[in-house]
Amino acid sequence: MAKLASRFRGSLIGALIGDCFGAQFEFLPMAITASKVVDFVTVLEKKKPEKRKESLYFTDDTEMREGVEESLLEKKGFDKKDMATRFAERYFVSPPKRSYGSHVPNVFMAWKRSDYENIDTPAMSQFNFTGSYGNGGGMRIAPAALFTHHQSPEKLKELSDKITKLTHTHILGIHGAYLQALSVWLALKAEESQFSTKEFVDQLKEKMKFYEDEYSNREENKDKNLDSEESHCYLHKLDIIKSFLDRKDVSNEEVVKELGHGVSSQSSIPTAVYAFLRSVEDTKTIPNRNGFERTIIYAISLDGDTDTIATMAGAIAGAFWGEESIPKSWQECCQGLDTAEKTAKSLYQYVTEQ
Ligand code: 8NA
Ligand code: MG
Ligand code: MG
Ligand code: MG
Repeated sequence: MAKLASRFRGSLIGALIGDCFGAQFEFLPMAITASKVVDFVTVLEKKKPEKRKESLYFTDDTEMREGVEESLLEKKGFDKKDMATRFAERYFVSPPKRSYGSHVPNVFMAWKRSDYENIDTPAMSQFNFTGSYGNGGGMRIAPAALFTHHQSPEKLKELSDKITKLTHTHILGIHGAYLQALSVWLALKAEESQFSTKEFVDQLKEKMKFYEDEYSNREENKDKNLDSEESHCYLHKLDIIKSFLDRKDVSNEEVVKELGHGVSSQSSIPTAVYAFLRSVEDTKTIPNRNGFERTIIYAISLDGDTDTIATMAGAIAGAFWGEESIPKSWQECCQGLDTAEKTAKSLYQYVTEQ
């Protein structure tokens, strides 16, 4: 069983690899298949180390994840103004290829205009005051699971909500980010030899049901007439994941149709969770690759928002299998490796000293 320090490194490096590898496939005009992704990684693996080193850039997923980590460590907890300032200032200096979501920069600009005094209103006013349900909350949330490793899932929920709501206030964005955070949190604690994918889904279902019930039962939401597919969206998707895990023949088309591969939380976060769980179960479809490698290759093969789905799946898989499962040749390709390694060590130290 991978040691905890290795799982911390695995989670952040796994997230980085998902982003850097996945970003190479965004906007490709051709259909992506697992064998095309395998070809891509094989070329990288065969490159000379000096050619490989930092040859792949990271995108907004990593830029924002680093902002979360820096702020949590510096402030020893959540500090609204500090984290918001880091998100925005990183955006203002980052190269254009970091490809942020199309609306989230409006939040950064509004914060800056207020000299970082008004943090709450800009995110709430997005999308005609419904708030964003983009997957920008989930893509950066893994460090919250590491930070609260020694605490309860309820503490994780509190932290996940605060980090997400800075930019994403739609309930589907908030619940989605928690689903991703909880998946990483549980994967850090899971024992490979006794691991059951179904029990993992049941643990996720129990918590998501609690929070989705709580939201739909709240007095102010009762007159919204939320249909159950919307109000219990994640519970519903977790049931689909469970039914997929019972079968050996689930095609990429069916996964995309039922779980999605888009930029919304609801169409990408359950997909990332499934990519990890399927890679535990299915050792044959992508042969000669370990569980971490299968997770990344499979997540990207689903096409769509490849960097973000792979970054979320990679954070869970790295937490489960640990850093030793991630080929060194893959790690070396990524810009941001040193930061991920250093931050994982600092978070581990922080948690074990508590
Ligand atoms: P965001 O908050 O701008 O949301 C992303 C998108 O989701 C928006 O542009 C809208 O299209 C849609 N959306 C969100 N909330 C609503 C709503 N309430 N009503 C209608 N539409 C809504 O940005 P984000 O930080 O959530 O974005 C994350 C994604 O964008 C990540 O995948 C990230 O990598 C980036 N990105 C994605 C792509 C892609 O298309 N694959 C390309 C470049 C960048
Ligand atoms: Mg494409
Ligand atoms: Mg991105
Ligand atoms: Mg993306």
